[in-house]
Amino acid sequence: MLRAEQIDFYRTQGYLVLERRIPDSLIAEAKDELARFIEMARGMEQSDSVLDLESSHRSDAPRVRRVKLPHKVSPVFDALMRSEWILEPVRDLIGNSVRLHTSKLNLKSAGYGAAVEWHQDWAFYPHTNDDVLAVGVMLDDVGPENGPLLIFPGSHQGEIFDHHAEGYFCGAMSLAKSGLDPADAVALTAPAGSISIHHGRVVHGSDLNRSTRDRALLLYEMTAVDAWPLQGSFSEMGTLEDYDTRILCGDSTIAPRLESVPVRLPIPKPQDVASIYQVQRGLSERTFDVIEGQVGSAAAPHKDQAENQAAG
Ligand SMILES: O=C(O)CCC(=O)C(=O)O
Repeated sequence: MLRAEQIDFYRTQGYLVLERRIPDSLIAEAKDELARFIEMARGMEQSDSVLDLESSHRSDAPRVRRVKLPHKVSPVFDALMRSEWILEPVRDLIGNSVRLHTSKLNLKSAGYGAAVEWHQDWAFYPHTNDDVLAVGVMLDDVGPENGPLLIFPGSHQGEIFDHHAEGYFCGAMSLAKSGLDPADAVALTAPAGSISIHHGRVVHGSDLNRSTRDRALLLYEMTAVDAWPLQGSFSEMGTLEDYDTRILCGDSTIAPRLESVPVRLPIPKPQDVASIYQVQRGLSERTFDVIEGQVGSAAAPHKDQAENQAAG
């Protein structure tokens, strides 16, 4: 369904935005579902296996940062993931056999939604080839002011940057050390119902949402079925049978396609994976600010081990 020039744009720039791809009725359904999850946080004291709470959350004033593995906890998010609205363009980019890596719904709510420090998804889960991407479904209108995804075009063709701090993997990189110029970052802005697709190696992040408009982004991270996770990455396989339950379309294989791709393994893992936020706060050169009283940014903590195991 993608035009040749869109495929070419993705190959050279490392991202694509398809405006108003998802029908309004499905976005409305997804937003109703999201409201239900936010209400579930009322009365909660701490994050659990489904909801990741903002550090400024109070049980009487719920603040959710992320719904973890939305496709597992909601038939609505599962059905959307398996729909042609999502899979059709993905197949055009990485082939007919597609496997889910993981999913999450990042809320970035008005006024306080946490930033995500610069990183490459590939730093968390390198594979034998880089047909690895993330589809973002914009549940709200995304403008420059409410924390859009920021992407460095073309950075998927470069190196894998150091995502370590104090000897441990911390899931975030120093932009200053990378040599990338912040002025070159592109904001992926579009109306609700649009989707973005970004390559697993592209450098990206997003700022705090200080605006008055929410910015919920539903992310489905996918790989070609013959892209095989490297040992040491944040990828749980279990048995082949378990692993293949994540195939969204196409055929199983036990013949990984090997390509010459740059790899820097996310090891050693932080000692206490459950408190990866703690480790990320230790990153000395943060790009994005924190709001007073709010604990630092959330450099892709969704990719923590516990959650990924659940995805398996
Ligand atoms: O929610 C966002 O703004 C960014 C999410 C992201 O980069 C990620 O989860 O890898």
